[in-house]
Amino acid sequence: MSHEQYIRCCLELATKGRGKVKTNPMVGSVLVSPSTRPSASSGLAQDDIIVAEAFHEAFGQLHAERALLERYNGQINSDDTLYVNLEPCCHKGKTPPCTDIILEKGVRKVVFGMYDPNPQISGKGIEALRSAGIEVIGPVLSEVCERFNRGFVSVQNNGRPWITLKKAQTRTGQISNKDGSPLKITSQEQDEWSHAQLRAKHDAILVGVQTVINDDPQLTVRYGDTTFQPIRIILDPNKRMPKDAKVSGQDTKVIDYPFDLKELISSLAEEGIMSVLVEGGERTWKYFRDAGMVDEEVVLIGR
Ligand code: AOF
Ligand code: ZN
Repeated sequence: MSHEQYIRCCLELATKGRGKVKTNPMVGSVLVSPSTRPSASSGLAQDDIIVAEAFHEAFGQLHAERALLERYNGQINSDDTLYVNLEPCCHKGKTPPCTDIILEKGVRKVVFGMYDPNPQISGKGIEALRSAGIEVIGPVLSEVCERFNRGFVSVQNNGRPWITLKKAQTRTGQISNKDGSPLKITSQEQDEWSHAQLRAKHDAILVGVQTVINDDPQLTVRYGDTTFQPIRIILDPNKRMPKDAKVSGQDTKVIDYPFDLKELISSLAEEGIMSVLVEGGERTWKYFRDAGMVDEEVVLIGR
């Protein structure tokens, strides 16, 4: 497998920390060993194998590469490679520097996916490893890794969560019936895509209360991998939220007081909400656009 493929394995592992790592990035790590088992075809070809794997499981807990190296009991050889989707840290935060344990355990080769945008690290982790004589390769998949951790990158660079606007409209641009009642626009296939690719990949889903009044949505992930459920946020400054709304209950934040949008959104980052999917309706989208707080817009055209 190529470096890129092993970094993709790291991302796969890292996903398991979604929603639990809070203000930290999602990080996974694998240790790869060249094995000289004879291959069926040539009898000689080398076949690399993943001998250990770990991920950053939750805020305050061990970083991915430290978790891997602390738990691994096997011998680390000079031709083994440690892969991690983020530059290893070299600072003492809630946990000791990952660069320290990499050196202590005798790892000789590190491949990383992207630089850490955290100014305490950003390049210094790589520098620490290189100056200790470790071979460091990377960033090998930075665009993919940065997009994967776009919430963390956005909070580090802009001080606020990543914001995606999602809209569904008919071919003629209609988003609801004239009386505001719900209009089923998207196909089953589009719904499955937006649950798996949008809802499951944001820490929170946000709508204005009018959408709750009109559509009574659940705002949950119901297709694809449903293990992670984003937090639901309803903007309701005039306290119009219907009591029996399907969205009411645990894990729903109703903002039922006047707020400043910029302050509100930035404060979400402090709680570990690093990405927000804004699903509607029109006033809410406009609100975000006018505040200049949109990183990406997704329009699903149906019917
Ligand atoms: C890594 N591997 O798995 C993670 C890293 O407070 P701490 O000690 O948890 O440090 C948090 C910072 O460390 C975070 O802002 C980010 O820069 C880096 N996260 N680094 O080498 C990991 N989660
Ligand atoms: Zn670390």
